[in-house]
Amino acid sequence: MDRKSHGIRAGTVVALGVLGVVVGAAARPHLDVAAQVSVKLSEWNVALSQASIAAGPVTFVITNAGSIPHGFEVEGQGIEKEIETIQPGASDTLTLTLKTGSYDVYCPVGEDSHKKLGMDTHLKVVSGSSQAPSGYGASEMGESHMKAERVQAIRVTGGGPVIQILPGPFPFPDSAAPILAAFGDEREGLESQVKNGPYSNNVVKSSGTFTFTAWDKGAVRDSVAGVAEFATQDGARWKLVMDRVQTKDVPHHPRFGGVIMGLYYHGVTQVHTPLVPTINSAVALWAFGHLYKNDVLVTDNAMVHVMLLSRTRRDGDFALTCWDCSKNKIEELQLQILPGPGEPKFDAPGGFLFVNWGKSSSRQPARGM
Ligand SMILES: [Cu+2]
Repeated sequence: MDRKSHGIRAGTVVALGVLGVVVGAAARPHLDVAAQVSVKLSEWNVALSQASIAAGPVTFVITNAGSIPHGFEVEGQGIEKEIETIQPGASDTLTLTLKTGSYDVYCPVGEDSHKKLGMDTHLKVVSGSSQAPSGYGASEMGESHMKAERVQAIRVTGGGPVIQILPGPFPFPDSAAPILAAFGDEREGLESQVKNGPYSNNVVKSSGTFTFTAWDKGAVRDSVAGVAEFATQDGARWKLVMDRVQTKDVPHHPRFGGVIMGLYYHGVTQVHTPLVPTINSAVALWAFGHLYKNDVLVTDNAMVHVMLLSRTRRDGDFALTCWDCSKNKIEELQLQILPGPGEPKFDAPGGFLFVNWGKSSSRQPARGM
């Protein structure tokens, strides 16, 4: 039968899924044949052809409709099975015998970084031959919104040695090369950064302070407040006052609503540029800020990327020491500032500002902050 002919709108399926209601009673005609669930993977979504299915043999027909490699894993009721990562445009199948209950179905690529980005949904397996109407349902956005109601906040204070990072070659070009190949249109721009980009061993000692508070409230209500003051090698004094989060996603570079806690990304993960070692971050954020140089306003639209991440640089010369830095202690605080869209480059080497506090700390802010 043509499953699409039921014509149920995806939104309807999602809404019912959130309420936990199993609807419809389209009988499965042949119980001895594995029922089929179509799975469409994309950035950053796992869409199933139906939200529930009858217990028994089930064949998942998985298509990667995205632009980077993805995987597929089914977990629940004692089962944990995954396929090998599939390339964009490719398909694979996975047949499992499923008991009744709820199963987590997600993309396991990047130690759950894709899952955190939204590539996560559920399949309900019910007894008998009833199943929910077909039609692709998106990942359960409603559910993730509910999870996100639990507001997370973090207050971060920069500490330890402060360095300014200047443009230079990326120290792990061979490790990054195969990852870059998956970046499509963005590859060219990134390849020029391999030779001369912001993740270099070209550093100078600096000084300054940076404290901020960030709130992770889900996809659209994140916020941030904080001030950084630092000196650059030319003797200029800079001040950044963070204003509001950046929420607009760019391909391969989702901004998670502006603030995200606990993200494994960069490097091998295919989430954000691989011209940064693979890291874990306690908090990563994208914001706009007011930038002042020697007390004179430079812009009200400075683009800011901050992360409190697992250590990437060694003591002494502050060289990048690891391609996979994800297991290191989370204590580096990075502040990158770029001109706003359409604005001229900053009067600084490479046209950007990049400052790193080597031994930083974080805590949960007092309530009401
Ligand atoms: Cu994925």
